[in-house]
Amino acid sequence: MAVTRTFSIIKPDATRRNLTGAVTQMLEEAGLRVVASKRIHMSREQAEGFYAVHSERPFFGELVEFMMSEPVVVQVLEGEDAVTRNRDIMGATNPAEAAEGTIRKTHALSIGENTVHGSDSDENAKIEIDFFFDASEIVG
Ligand code: RTP
Ligand code: MG
Repeated sequence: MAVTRTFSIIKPDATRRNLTGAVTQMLEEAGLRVVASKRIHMSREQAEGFYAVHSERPFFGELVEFMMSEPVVVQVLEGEDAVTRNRDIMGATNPAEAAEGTIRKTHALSIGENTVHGSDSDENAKIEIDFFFDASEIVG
């Protein structure tokens, strides 16, 4: 397996509950290394731009409002097969369907307030990393 990168967001429901460290620890224990990290408060422009792919979905407005509601932590994660490894430790979108030991099973509150985002392909990982980070901010 090649060492690759993925993009992660620790969402407002987690920063609000002071779970930044707990979530990051689960990512690290899954074999991922945090090679970039910053706490930001997303603007409407950022939230709508980042989730533009979901703009026609019924939950889009709610999703954008949630992601702007409080700070988030955006991260670049590096590891073997990072996208899949991260999706595995995150668990299913709906925490009621997430496997034991996953971040969402452990911490998520609902399908909307589901604690983390993770890229779903290598191609999207690159787009999402570039959306939030300059190359100079990533230290592998
Ligand atoms: P993510 O993109 O956040 O890593 O999550 P995902 O791939 O598991 O889920 P996706 O289908 O891409 O949806 C993006 C986010 O939208 C919210 N959502 N709400 N109310 C709903 O039915 C609903 N469905 C999705 C979730 O916060 C999901 O993570
Ligand atoms: Mg997704």
